[in-house]
Amino acid sequence: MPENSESPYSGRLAGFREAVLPASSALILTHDYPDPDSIASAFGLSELLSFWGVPAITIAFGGFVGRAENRAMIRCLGIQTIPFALVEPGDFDRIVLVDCYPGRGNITLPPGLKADAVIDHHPASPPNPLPFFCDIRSNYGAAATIITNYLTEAGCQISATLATALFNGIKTDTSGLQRNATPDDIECYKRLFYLMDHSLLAQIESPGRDMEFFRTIHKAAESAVCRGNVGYCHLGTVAAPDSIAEMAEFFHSLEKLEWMVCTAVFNSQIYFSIRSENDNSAGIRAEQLAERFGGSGGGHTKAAAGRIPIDDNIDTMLEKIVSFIENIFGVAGIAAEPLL
Ligand SMILES: [Mn+2]
Repeated sequence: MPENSESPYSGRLAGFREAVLPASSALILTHDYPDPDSIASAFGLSELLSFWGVPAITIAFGGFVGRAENRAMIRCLGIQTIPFALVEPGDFDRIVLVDCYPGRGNITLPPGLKADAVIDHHPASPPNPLPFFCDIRSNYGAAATIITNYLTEAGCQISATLATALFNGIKTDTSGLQRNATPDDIECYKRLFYLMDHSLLAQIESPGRDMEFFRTIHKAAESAVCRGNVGYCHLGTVAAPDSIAEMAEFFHSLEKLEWMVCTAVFNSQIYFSIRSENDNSAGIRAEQLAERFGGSGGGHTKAAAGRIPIDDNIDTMLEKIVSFIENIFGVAGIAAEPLL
């Protein structure tokens, strides 16, 4: 909790500063296949550490950025990142995790390497005593909100480029402030609106798309079924796992759907994304689904995801997964109505 009554952030910021300084190098790590909130938060943290005089800062993540908007974000804003496979994490004085938590299935951090600081907004139960600095605000819509407040509290100027990144992080993670947005998210969103470059954001939001994107929509539409208010689609094998969240979100907008679940095969695993409209148990359902099949999963109240290892025939596994989904969403016995 805040240690200083003047600002809810000053105590946390002092704790973070103590955990990361002094340092001659720092590695900022996001979750694998990062989304705009991860990318923006890492970018903001790198600016903060640089403002504090850390000379060498590297942003890295496992996997790659697949979604066209997110590739455009990195390109248009000139954000420097390195694939985790190419960094030697032991070479850094400090390791900071943002928008993710150590030990989760969606993060590449070899066991034995300890994070110095973790800033996240996913539900987590940090151990006691804490082995690292920890600022977890699981009710927050975006990690970028926490980072925006850190920058402001530290007196670090937010450039138009950084403001564009942070705004995009909050906008996408809260789906335009309609999902899990707290007053703090809304406040930062407003503040960043006046600092950002709107034409850059327009370029990010309307990127050129490759053929794969349209093939993926085709596959999603072809496979989509509704059982009551629960939609489901399977994308087959995908080239980038972030297209699963993208399709879950897109098909969730189909009228009458409370739930949308999307699965796909990537890297010898079944990845899934879950979206809900009003129900707040998306993260819990994702955990249930992942745990039932020996995978890992979780997330927020209305947007969640996970991975399941494939240890059987894929079709058999998908049948089992679909039947488990029908059960946990209470639509077993309701006939599947195909979209097309
Ligand atoms: Mn996030």
